[in-house]
Amino acid sequence: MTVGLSASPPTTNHRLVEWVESVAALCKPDRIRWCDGSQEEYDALCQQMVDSGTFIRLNPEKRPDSYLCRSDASDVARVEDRTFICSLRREDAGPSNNWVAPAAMKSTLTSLFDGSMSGRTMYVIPFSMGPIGSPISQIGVEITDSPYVVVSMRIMTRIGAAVLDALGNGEFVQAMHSVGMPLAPGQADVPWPCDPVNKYIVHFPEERSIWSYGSGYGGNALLGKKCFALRIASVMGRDEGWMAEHMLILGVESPAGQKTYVAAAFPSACGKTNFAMLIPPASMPGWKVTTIGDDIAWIKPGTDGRLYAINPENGFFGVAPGTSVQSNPNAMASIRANTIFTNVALTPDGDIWWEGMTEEEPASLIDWTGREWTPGCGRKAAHPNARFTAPTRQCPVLDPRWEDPQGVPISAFIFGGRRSTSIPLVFQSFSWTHGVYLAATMGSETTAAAVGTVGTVRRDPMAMLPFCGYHMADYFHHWLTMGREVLSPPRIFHVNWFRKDGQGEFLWPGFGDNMRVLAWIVERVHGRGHAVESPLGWMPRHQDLDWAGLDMPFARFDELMAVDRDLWRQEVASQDDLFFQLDDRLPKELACERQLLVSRLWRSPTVWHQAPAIPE
Ligand code: TSX
Ligand code: MN
Repeated sequence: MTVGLSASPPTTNHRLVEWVESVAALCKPDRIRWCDGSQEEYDALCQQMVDSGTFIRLNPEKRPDSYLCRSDASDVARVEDRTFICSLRREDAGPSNNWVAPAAMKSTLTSLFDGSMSGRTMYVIPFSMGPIGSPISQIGVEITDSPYVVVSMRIMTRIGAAVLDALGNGEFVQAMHSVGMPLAPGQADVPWPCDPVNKYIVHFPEERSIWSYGSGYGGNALLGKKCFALRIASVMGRDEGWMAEHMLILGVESPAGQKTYVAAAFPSACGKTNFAMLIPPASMPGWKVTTIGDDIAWIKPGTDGRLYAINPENGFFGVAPGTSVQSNPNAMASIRANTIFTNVALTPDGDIWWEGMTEEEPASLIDWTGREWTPGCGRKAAHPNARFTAPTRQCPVLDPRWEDPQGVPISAFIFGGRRSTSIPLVFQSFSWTHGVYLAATMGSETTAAAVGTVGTVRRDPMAMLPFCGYHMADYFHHWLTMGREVLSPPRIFHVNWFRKDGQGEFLWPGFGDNMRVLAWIVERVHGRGHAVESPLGWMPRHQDLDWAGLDMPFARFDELMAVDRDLWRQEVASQDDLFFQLDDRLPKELACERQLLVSRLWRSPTVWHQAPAIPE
């Protein structure tokens, strides 16, 4: 519905109406449009972007109802150095977040937003994070001048009239966004408007609001995702006794038909979406994995003393490069239609391509910048952070309870990183507190895709370092509290799919074979799987894992599970860099766990080995 600035909006929520009017008065758009969330509205906006050159319609025979979009070369990823947590007190943002006093930031932003939408349409998008009406869901409203954001939000969240109905006169998170490129009368638009210089991704946690300026890309602009569902929601969860986590959620069905739900957190470049959609090996008949979400979990205590999780999202915003029929057939099926591709390459027959999609490179392409591309031309065809935006419902292994408003009971939390040495394939914490320590100290080796030296460990507690809306030490405290307050907290595990041997080869085949680890985890939470006590935690022996269809000699497994005291001396020292930063607020339990770990390492042989199943 297109209405003039003074026409009546489709809601009687006074706070919403007044806020929309005040944003319009500041940003001075030519038009206001309240999004109803209909298919017609989506189709019309996509067609409008095809006509304006922002979208390219893909070949309907190859990729029905799908589009390619190319961003500006200056606007291709989240901008962490331009991301701010503007809490009233600096200490509440903590040392891992950028902070500016709220009043000063509001003044800066007000100048930037003043007139920022002139010549454009201002869209009002009511959205629900989580199934509409679920007691774990939350409502937000995003105001944006980007039609790309509107259509992306329709895939990634639930939007429109049904959300306004559910909102009634209730509270919502205010999320305002402008690409920061007003149009003077008669000025032609560009395919990807943005402000190449000034970008601000700003959170006001106390007033639960988000202001985003200058970028149209991903987490900078689709404000329901990282900004709301993680940064603002983590603060809501701290205040209200629940958790907003950077976790996938999956269901495991055992051959006996028992269903178990687990949630897992990994830093980037660990294959989180692949794990969320894992296909068990054919040699493990009866084991099934079903997907609930691949990125974010909202978790609340239930009346039965367990933790219940929902996926607050409605779509996948996945990294395209590396996704293939080999690495993740379920993701490939999820993007077969109704998908928006950003910064991938275009094939001559109107389909898409990216590095790692096929073993052989196509003979010619149009790359993500719109230029001719041939193999060996020295450039990447797709941007390394190219994305697909696809509806969750298109995933072929979707869990039947993925939209259950009550959520699903979580039996295990799994944490992991990409580590070529030191960290065994899998171990279970001795306790909740020990598990929180494992999660708080997790880290990942930087890959070529990320900035920094390859091979250095970057600490990323709970994979939340860029996404926690408050002081990281207070967040650890909240985790410890949650474990004390629920009767049956999930068991906590640490995994590492990426350990290498002396020749630099991966010791573990990964991918579908991760089912062997997942099966052990599931057996453990039900009190069945066997384990031995190692300095790091409870570990499976060789004979405790299902090896059907995989040749894993005892000696190789021993290499995968060994604990080397000298390497762990360095590991504990390197964990301290982060702890030192947080020291003045760090829960004492974590320092105690560190000390217990050190003493266990000294009580073990120099290198802790497993005993072989059959003495040789
Ligand atoms: O996603 C991955 N997972 C999780 C899958 C459920 N990847 C892809 C890299 C991250 C984006 C992995 N890469 C995994 C993994 O478990 N493991 C590895 C390492 C690896 C890479 C290639 C092989 C084996 C291991 N190839 C062969 O052995 C032939
Ligand atoms: Mn993520």
